[in-house]
Amino acid sequence: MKTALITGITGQDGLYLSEFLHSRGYRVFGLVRGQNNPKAEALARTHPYVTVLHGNLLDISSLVRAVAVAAPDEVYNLGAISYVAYSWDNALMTSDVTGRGVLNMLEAIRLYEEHAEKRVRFYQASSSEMFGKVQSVPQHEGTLLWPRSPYGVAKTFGHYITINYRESYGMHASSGILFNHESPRRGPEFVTRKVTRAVAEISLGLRSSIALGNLDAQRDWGFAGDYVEAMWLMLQQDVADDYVIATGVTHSIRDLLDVAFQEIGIADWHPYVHQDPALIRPAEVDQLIGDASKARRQLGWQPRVSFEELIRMMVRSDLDAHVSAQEAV
Ligand code: GDR
Repeated sequence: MKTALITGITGQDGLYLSEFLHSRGYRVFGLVRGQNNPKAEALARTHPYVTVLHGNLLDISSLVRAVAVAAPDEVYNLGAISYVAYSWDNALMTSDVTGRGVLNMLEAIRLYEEHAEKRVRFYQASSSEMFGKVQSVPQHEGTLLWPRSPYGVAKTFGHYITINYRESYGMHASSGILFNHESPRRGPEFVTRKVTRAVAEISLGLRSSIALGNLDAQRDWGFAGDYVEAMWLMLQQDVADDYVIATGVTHSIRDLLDVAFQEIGIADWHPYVHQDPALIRPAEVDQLIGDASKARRQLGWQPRVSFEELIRMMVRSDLDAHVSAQEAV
């Protein structure tokens, strides 16, 4: 039986990954931060097979302890401050958690490997935000990184320090450059879920409009459930490496609105959407489109859920959540 330790286990990707690893017979440990964390309580109810360890990416001693207790074959570092817009207002905290946190985890593993007769495989959740001011289209593993937000800069540090530990210490450390990936579990601060939730509420007569920022940004959106499989596949390779994970198809926020509103039978969304200048970011990443041909070739990975299926799935899930909540009253 293999053992995995996941940081960020209460997030969207942590939940999908823990289910995926559990279905493959893994023993799963999850690092959870903070006292009386309500997400940890929910995790204990919905994913009882996960052993919760308390720790914090900023506190290396807690990471050393977590690695010693779990004695993992694989560590997936998904923990981060992950909301790009928030990172301008919290740049130092973001660089600590999202950037230096990666180094803390790598150090904890390195210390463990010095004393244990075991090698640990490490996955770093890198991000397409690192491409920022994109230098070529589509973006692949060799595209120049030009991050445009404190979050992107912190992720770039995490990416390069992962590569550096692989090259310096021969660690089996891989970096997955994941493009946007969504699901019904996506946090409501991210644009897909913000839209699908609002659309469900508009359909049920609970609200009349939605405020958004830049409608012209283009993203390569895939399904998170597909993307966690790619993380696992990276750690099953003999040699650690870096991989872009993406669908290869890009859509604007306007396309997102088209699909989401169509799902509730509204063809023209304009009367329901207004732009709020406060939601425009100080620097934007205009167009992301990933070239995942290396992952397809070397990992045999490819996405299964299309953009349209994904957005429709999210709208339906948000509608169902309201209906079940009303039935429960
Ligand atoms: P992103 O995701 O920044 O790409 O990072 P997000 O969904 O927040 O933004 C996508 C694009 O939508 C535009 N946008 C809005 N975004 C939000 N959140 N709210 C709005 O009201 C709104 N209006 C327009 C944004 O300007 C942007 O262009 C996500 C995160 O999950 C990161 O952690 C991850 O690393 C990357 O994806 C890959």
